[in-house]
Amino acid sequence: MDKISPSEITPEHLFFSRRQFLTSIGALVASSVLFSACKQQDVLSDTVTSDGCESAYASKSTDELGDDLTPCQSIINYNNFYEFTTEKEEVAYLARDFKTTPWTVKVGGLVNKPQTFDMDDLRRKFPQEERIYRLRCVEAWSMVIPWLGFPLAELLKEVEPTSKAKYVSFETLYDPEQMPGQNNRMFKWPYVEGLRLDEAMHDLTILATGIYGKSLSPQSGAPIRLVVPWKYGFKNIKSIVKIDLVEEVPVSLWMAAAPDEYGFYANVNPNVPHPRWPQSSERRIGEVSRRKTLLFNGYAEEVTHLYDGMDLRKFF
Ligand SMILES: Nc1nc2c(c(=O)[nH]1)N[C@H]1C(S)=C(S)[C@@H](COP(=O)(O)O)O[C@H]1N2
Ligand SMILES: [Mo]
Repeated sequence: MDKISPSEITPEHLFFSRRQFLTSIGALVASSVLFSACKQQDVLSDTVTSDGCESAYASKSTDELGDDLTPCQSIINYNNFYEFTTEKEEVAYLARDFKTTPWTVKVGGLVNKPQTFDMDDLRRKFPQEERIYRLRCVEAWSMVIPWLGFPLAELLKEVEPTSKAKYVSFETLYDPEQMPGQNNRMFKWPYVEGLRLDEAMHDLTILATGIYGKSLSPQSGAPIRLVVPWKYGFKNIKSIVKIDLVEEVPVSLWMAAAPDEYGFYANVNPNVPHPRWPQSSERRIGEVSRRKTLLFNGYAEEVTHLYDGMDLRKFF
């Protein structure tokens, strides 16, 4: 497979190399303030028509740490969804006609009761609840998002994993006619992600079907996507059509594309820099100054036990 050059994997690379350059001429503070201000303008500019944000609903205005929710318009106009484009501010437009009905999710592999669910089945069977989570992209920006969804564990219990099942693998729809980015030969499509079975069964892990009290828009991974809040954003695979219980560790799209940079675990860890930039701080969308990144994205109390005895530097 073709090797990817750093700048193609993430535009954030440009940010850091530019910042390093400016640091060397002693203008660090000025440059990061300028950069943040200009990014914010990008996020808020009205290049995309609003997508139901007028009637956005959330039960609270902050997460459990007291951090403000990211505005609905920012959440749906600044996206990573490489099936459409690598340009975050163009995803919403390019995905506007993405067809998400009918839609089925086929759940199988090492299970006693393989099943194909359509979205109505899923909505009827599993009550949708609100979960306010921080989302921390590996590129070092973050948001606070009020999701609607249900625990992945509920779905997995329904299909009864066998004792052989050790991991869960997820796949996004493959449809290059609708998703022009899938013609990008730099990546091996479809997008694949995976979790260890105990991570998948953890109560924080959800399948999300909505944001701010409304169904997901295409750019956010409609009609159903994974949300695992203590891991980097790329684990949160969008527009899922297939879930398999498997014995071997799944190879994600990112592991295949750049194995030295993206591991299977991808737990948010401020102490383990990405090979090309630090992970100790992040830019919260809508804020000017950077904030410190929290171990496990602030969910350490809930998830540290999953990794007892593991070297978090080695298992990145
Ligand atoms: N299928 C698919 N899922 C994906 C991605 C993608 O490109 N394709 N990008 C990931 C990355 S890098 C991040 S940060 C989050 C972004 O989710 P958001 O656009 O809803 O904020 O989705 C993740 N899920
Ligand atoms: Mo990301």
